[in-house]
Amino acid sequence: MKYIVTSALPYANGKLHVGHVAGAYLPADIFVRYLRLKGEDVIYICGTDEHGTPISISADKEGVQPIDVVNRYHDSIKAAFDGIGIEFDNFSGTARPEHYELAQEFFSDLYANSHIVAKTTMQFYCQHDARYLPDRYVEGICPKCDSPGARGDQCDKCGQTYETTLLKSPKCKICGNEPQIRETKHWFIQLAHFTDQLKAWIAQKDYWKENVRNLMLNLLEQGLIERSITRDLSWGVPVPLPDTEGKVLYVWFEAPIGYISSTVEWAKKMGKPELWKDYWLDPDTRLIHFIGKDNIIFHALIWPAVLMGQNTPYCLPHDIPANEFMNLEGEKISTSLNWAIWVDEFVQDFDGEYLRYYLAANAPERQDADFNFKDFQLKINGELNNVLGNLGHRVFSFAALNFASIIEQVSLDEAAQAVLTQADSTMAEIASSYEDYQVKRNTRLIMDMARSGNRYFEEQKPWLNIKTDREKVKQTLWVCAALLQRISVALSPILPKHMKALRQMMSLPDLLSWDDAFVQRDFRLGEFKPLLSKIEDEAIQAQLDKLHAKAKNKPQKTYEPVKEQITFEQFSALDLRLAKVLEAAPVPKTDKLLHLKVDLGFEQRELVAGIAQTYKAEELIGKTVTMLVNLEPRKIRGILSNGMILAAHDEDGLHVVLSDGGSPGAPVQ
Ligand code: B3M
Ligand code: ZN
Repeated sequence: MKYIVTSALPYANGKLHVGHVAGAYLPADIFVRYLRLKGEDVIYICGTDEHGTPISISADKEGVQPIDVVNRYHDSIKAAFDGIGIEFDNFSGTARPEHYELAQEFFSDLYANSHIVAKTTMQFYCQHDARYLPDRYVEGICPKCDSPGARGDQCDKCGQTYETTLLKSPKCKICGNEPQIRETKHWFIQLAHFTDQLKAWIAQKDYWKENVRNLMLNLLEQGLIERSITRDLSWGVPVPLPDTEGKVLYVWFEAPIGYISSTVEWAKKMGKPELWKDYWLDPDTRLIHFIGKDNIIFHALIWPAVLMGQNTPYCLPHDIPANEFMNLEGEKISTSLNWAIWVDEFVQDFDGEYLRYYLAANAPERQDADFNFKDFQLKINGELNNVLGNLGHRVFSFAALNFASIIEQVSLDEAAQAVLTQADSTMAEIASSYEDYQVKRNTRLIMDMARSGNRYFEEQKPWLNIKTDREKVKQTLWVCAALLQRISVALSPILPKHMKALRQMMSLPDLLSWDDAFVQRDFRLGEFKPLLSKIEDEAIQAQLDKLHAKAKNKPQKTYEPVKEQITFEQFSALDLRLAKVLEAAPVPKTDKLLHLKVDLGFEQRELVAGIAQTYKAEELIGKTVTMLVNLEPRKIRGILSNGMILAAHDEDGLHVVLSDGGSPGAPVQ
């Protein structure tokens, strides 16, 4: 079976920051490296997304051509990926002729198959700039969640898309004036034509992450509406129809086609121009799109419909593991406020694999994560250095001192065999976790393996036995070296460079396969160089100072005063339990309330929660929340609300207190 793994094409109108890497790039790179260890035939495809209004706006502001912006950021983004070892088989760009040709072919097929209809619609038009205002050229209040800063095509806050003229208090992004609404002609894809095919296709995807599948099922339930796939812009793929001067394909229609055009480019670079067909035209190929959660609708609904409606039998997405977001020091990453850690700057101060390890250990797989510099220091110093580095150091130094760095294989007693048996069962768990994109769990399992080595070393007391029982010491060292051999394989998708260095220090052959972890052998250790140096407090403080200095008018955080002190008895009167959300739906005629049905283990409850401005109903289904269960019930909008779920609130809205483990009904103390 073949794999095509892709990452969302980053817009070529800004630098790469750690939030991008955590969401769609590092998880994919790790997954590809793991697949290769298992001998799978996989290609990793990406490139820059080079159209869309963000790029045109940047070019307008700078007074340059869009292609100048594209070329600058294409190179900067690619260099940043190189700096942290994200290795694509091809990194293309959608402003290339081959992509134009393919995108136009897609449009022409869909048009010929009557899946695209031309319509005269109303569009925002700015008299002052004498131009239409698609997507990010206009900003206003979201018609769905009332948040400010909503764009013409999508609201960042609630993720919803809507017809642009529904935007409230619209303002032109170029000049700030109130735009008019004018007639214009656009072409709409009839998504409803694909409802049955999409339902049949999604029915097989029971292995998808809940956040992706639930969104798709809800959209199909609500009924698919037609979507405009052209724009009034000068920069983009021209609409391949007569009399369409100044009209281009909507960026979200053509960008996913970039996955194919990048593969076609890759095949040409390989000297086998037809090779791409072995991947894209094989129905057994596993096409896996790594994205952030704001891209779900485009990858799980529109893109498959587009593939279904054109004439070439490309494979459909096998999986779309959408990650949540990464915040920074407790705040949302904001490029406009310069509240971000830019990868190209980070790698000037730290080894790129520090970032890989921290974003893996803190991956936003099931809920938003937070990049916190203190926590970053703790993970690098406390885990990589104090646990893994410590194990390596004691094995190498003890072997050098007493056995000229050669550790012969010996027969193992029960205690030694138990350590390895446990390690091999952990390795099996790590393998299946990689297959399920659970990188965060794997950093924990790998560190546990290293901890078991440190524990075993201490229990065996080689520094005492060396005087009386050299064979026993040899066994101790051999078991610890065998654990390091396993770790050098298991951790290599996350830290490829450092695990290569560890294997070289152990005179192990270059890593080719997962099974290299288990080869029984003598160990000829070389000189042990510390795997990663520790991060000093000063270095962390310098990063925090730089971050705060750069952040333009970042809103100063204000805090509510701490409430009056209570006794433990008063606290014990609260009965808090874990509760699993079974059903969720907006309360009719309200925009802040969700009607939830939860499982408490011992019973099911219904309640109303005022979190609809931050959460879409389907996002909560399957999640485990914290609930106050002995609160007096009360009627809210005709619903008897029996309990309250806990949620934090700040300037970004309400954040439900989620648990990433524990069973319904478990008391929370
Ligand atoms: N350019 C990235 C984003 O929305 C967008 C992905 C395209 S993948 C085909 O941030
Ligand atoms: Zn204007």
